[in-house]
Amino acid sequence: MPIAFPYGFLWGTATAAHQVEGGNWNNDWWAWEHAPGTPCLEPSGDACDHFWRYPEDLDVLTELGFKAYRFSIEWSRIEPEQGEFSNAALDHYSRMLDACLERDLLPVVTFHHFTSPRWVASDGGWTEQRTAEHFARFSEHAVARLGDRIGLACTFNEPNVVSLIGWMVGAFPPGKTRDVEGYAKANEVLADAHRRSYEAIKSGPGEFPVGLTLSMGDWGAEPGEEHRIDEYRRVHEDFYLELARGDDYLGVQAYSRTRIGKEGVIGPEPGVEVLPMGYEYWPTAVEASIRHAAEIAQVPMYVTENGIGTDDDEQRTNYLRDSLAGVARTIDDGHDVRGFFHWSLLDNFEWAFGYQMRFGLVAVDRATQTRTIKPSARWLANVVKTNTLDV
Ligand code: GCO
Repeated sequence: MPIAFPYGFLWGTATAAHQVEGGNWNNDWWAWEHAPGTPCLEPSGDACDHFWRYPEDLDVLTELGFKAYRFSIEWSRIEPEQGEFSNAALDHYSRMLDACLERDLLPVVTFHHFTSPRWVASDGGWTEQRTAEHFARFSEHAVARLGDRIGLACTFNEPNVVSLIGWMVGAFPPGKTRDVEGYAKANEVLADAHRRSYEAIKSGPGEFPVGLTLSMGDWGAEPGEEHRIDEYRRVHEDFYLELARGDDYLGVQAYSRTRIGKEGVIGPEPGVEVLPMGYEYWPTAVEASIRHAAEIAQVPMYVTENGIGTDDDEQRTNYLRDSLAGVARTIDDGHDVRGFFHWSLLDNFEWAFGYQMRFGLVAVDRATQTRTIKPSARWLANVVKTNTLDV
């Protein structure tokens, strides 16, 4: 049975500056990748050299028929030292916007995707109130130059991951583990930074929706522990979903399911397939997330990221088919979901996992930077072209 998506549904793919550009040596992540004792498997290095190769990468999007491209602008390039703004860096992103528009791709711009300039990190980072003010000033400068051509803006990508993995799990900078106080403070500062950035972007040129994207997922529990799901979801998701109520839209991002047991977060359920990322193969994650987000945020939604890190490209197609069927069900039930962005366009730098996790529709040869379009990309391109999913 073919399922039709609404007319004008926005089909895109997503990337993030640090994961694809290469040579982002002036941010906290580069420092983290090179610091002894971190869980990083390898440094980001040249990444996909997207900083220079974006025109050919955008050509691939055109060839596949996508309507939008989500990418992030790198704060450490635009403001390499506190209060010092680089016109050359802004020129670069300005050219990227033009290149999108020339190809009829709606530019979706993320202002913060996990990386902060080194000067921000050494000034205390996201547990310092002044970082929120610095981020607002950066947003103001960036939007003044770029706002007239932005199609949709995300202030933060997954602020809930920045805080959780940075202060509780220790796999992102600043590498703190179980720092409950730091975690709470980071959430507070990130929320404030979002509000200030939202205002700054709104006061600049251009008329486009502004919001944030959130890391969400499906939730499960061991028998008898179901009541504890709310406890976890409240801090990790609901806090930001409430914040998003004042925004123009919410970006929902989901990949898998989190399970709660007596001891807290527990691993995959025996019998459920486990992906290289260590979490469950769970294609209904997006559907569950949209339904939960809708209850609390009550704003229009875009799926700003969904995909799978796998070397089995047929599995990618199967995952996407099931995932998109779930998105279609939510739309059928009346939820206001306006688009879907595949994570990711390219196989890229998957943070602490390095280049071992491949989420791309397009493979990248690490030695030659040669791009190869995967069969799953052709499959998704057909969904985009027909605006219809064949299940
Ligand atoms: C995120 C980030 C991406 C990741 C992707 C795959 O959602 O964590 O936005 O940078 O690469 O999610 O794990």
